[in-house]
Amino acid sequence: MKKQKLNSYKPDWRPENAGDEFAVRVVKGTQSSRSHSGSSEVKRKSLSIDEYVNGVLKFDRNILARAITLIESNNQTHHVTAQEVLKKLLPYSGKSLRIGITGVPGAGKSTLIESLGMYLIKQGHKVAVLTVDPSSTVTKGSILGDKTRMENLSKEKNCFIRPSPSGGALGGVTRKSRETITICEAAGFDIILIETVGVGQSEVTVRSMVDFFLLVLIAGGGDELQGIKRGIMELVDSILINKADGDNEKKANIARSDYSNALHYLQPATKGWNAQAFAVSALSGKGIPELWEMIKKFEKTIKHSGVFNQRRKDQSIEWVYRMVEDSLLDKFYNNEIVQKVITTLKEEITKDKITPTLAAEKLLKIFRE
Ligand SMILES: Nc1nc2c(ncn2[C@@H]2O[C@H](COP(=O)(O)OP(=O)(O)O)[C@@H](O)[C@H]2O)c(=O)[nH]1
Ligand SMILES: [Mg+2]
Repeated sequence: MKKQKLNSYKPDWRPENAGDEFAVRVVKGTQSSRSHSGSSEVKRKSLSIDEYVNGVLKFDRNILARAITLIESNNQTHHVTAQEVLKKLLPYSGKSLRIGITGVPGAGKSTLIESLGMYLIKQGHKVAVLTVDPSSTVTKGSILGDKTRMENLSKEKNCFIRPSPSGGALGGVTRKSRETITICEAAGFDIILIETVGVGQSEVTVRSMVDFFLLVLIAGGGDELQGIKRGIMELVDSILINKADGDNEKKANIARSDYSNALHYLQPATKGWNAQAFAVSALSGKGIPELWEMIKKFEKTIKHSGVFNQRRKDQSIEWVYRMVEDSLLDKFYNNEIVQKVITTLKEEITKDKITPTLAAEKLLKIFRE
């Protein structure tokens, strides 16, 4: 590995032969993800497709990390290999419970994941934690903060934490996150916890890849957010009022009953399941066993009714459409002639020389020819 800038280096879980299209760099002085892998100074041997597949199936964490890195690469050769690896792992995937966690920054999502994750690991589960930020174009440093919130969890052998991939070509963050879920499941993780990091679009994106979706709020978070919350509330299977501890406990319990009432009037996000609000303290762990009981009840109910399987099937099909759309949009906007014409058309539109409809028709015609 070439020596890079003084204060940062390319992580040792980067894909072999990765060039500049692999954007992640690790800042020195943090221990981050190096603890589970070998020396970064040794030039890595390329892995064959079968070595990736067998390594993942044998729960080799180092190979698992490299397989995910392969999926996240924007390099075309890596992409072809990654798809072969995924094809072979697909039959072993799907057997986890996928739980999405959303909420404004600071609500306590990472702290909750630490608490719930440790609780689950003590019960013998294997827990993979992913963060998803569809708005990210480069890898942000957020996982560093998250990892300190997940201090105990990140040391557990049966836990695997992976930050949000960066976007880039070939489908971007959604594809990468979904494929990472597949790989983690094939490795034997039976609980996947997904924290949304971005705001806005990320709730819808994460909802489309999970079975159970949880909204974390804090009491007295301000009613100005009500408009956003309503939209999100229609997507979730439960609301947690976090930080129900100390002076805050009473307020949290009042908020809990308010939100339970509000949920009562909304269309359920999952057919046959009535979402409820709970008060918990992610920090002290109070309410975590009850939260898990509720999630287990959810799983049992919707597996029994067939909603679970139907949703998984619908999500896979939606995934195909989404990728086709992404790919078409990508081709369209990267078309050189389209790009040139767009520039002139923009001017003509602002000067009322052409109608928006005619401009759109013109662009599509150019693209088709
Ligand atoms: N008192 C209290 N503080 C909490 C609780 N959960 C999280 N926090 C604190 O809230 C802050 C933000 O937490 P974090 O998990 O990073 O929130 P995130 O941005 O939603 O992931 C941190 O300082 C946490 O220690 C809780 O249950 N009680
Ligand atoms: Mg967080």
